[in-house]
Amino acid sequence: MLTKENKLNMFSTAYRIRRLEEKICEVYGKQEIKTPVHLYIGEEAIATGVSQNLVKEDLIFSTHRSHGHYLAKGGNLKNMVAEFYGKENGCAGGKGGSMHLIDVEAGIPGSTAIVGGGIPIATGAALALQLKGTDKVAVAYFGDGAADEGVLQESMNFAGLKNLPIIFVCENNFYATNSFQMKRHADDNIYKRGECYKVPGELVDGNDVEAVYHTAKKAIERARRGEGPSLIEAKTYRWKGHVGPDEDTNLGHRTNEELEGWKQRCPIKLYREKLFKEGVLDEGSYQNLKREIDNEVEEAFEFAYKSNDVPMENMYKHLF
Ligand SMILES: Cc1ncc(C[n+]2csc(CCOP(=O)(O)OP(=O)(O)O)c2C)c(N)n1
Ligand SMILES: [Mg+2]
Repeated sequence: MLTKENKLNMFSTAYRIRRLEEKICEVYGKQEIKTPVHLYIGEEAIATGVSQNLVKEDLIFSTHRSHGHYLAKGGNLKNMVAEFYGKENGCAGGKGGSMHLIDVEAGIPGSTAIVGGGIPIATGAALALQLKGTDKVAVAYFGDGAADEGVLQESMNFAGLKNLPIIFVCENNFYATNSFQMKRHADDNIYKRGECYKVPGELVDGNDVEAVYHTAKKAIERARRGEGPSLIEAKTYRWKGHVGPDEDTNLGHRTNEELEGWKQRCPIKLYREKLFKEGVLDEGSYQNLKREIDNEVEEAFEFAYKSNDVPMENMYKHLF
C-alpha cells in the first residue's frame, strides 16, 4: 500500500526532474552549458516509480539519458548541475558531462553513453551483490534502441543462469535517435525477450507513476528474495528531440500530432490530477511543493554557475 507520504515523494521526484530539465532548456541557449543534453521530459514516471522501491545500497546503471535516473535515486542535485557546467565540484569532476553522472554514495556507480553499455556492467554488479550475500539489487536502465544490442541477450542469459538480482528496465519511447521502433523490430515484444533465459517480463504504462511503481515492486521484491532477474518494458515518449532542448517534429520522422497526443498524457499532469482526486494534494500544498522544488533547482544552478572551473593541473588527471 502506498502511503500519502510515498505518493507525495513520488510526485515531488517527478516534478523535480521536470523542473530541472525545463531549467536546462531555459539556460541552454546562453552557451554556458557545453555538454550535450538528452532530456527525459515526458518519461519521468519510470525512474520515479522504479526508485521508490529502492534503497541507497541498491545500484542503478544509466545511459546517455540519465538525469531522471540519477535524481530519482537520490543523486546530489547541486553536483549534477555543476557537472553540466563542467565545474570542479561536478559529480564527475566536471569532466564527464550530462551523460556520465555518478554518485557512489547514492548507489549510482556510473552511467555510460555507449548504447547498451550499462547492461553488462549492471549484470556484473548484480553478481557482486549476490556473491556478497546481500539482498540488494541492480537496475539496468536502457532504451528501445539498446534492446537491439546483442549484449542485452548475453546479459539476460547470464542473469537467468545465475539467478541474479537484477531488473532490466527498458524505456521504450519508440525511437532510437530518429529511427522508429517498428522499422527496427520484427515484433513489438521487447518485454518477452527474456523468456527464453528465465527472465520473466512485464509491460507497463510508462506514463503512469503508480503502475510503474507496482510493476517494479514485484520485480524488485522477487530479486531481493533471491528468485532472480526480471525485465520490464515501460512504454513512454520523449517530448524533446533526441538531444538538446528543442523539439524535433520538423525533421520528418515523427509528427506533431503524435507528440501532442503524448503531451495530453503527461505523466506529471496525470499524477497531479490523481492526487488531487484522492485528496493527497490540494491547490495550496501543490503550490508550496512546487515553490520549494523550483527554489531548490534555482539554487543548484546558482551554485553551479558560481563554482570553480576544473583547474588546468587537473585536466589530465584520470586519463588512461
Ligand atoms: C554503441 C552505440 N551506438 C550508437 C550510439 C549513438 N547513439 C546515441 S543514443 C542512440 C539512440 C539510443 O536509443 P534508445 O536506446 O532507444 O534510447 P533513447 O535515446 O530513446 O532514450 C544512438 C544510436 C552510441 N552512443 N553507442
Ligand atoms: Mg528510445
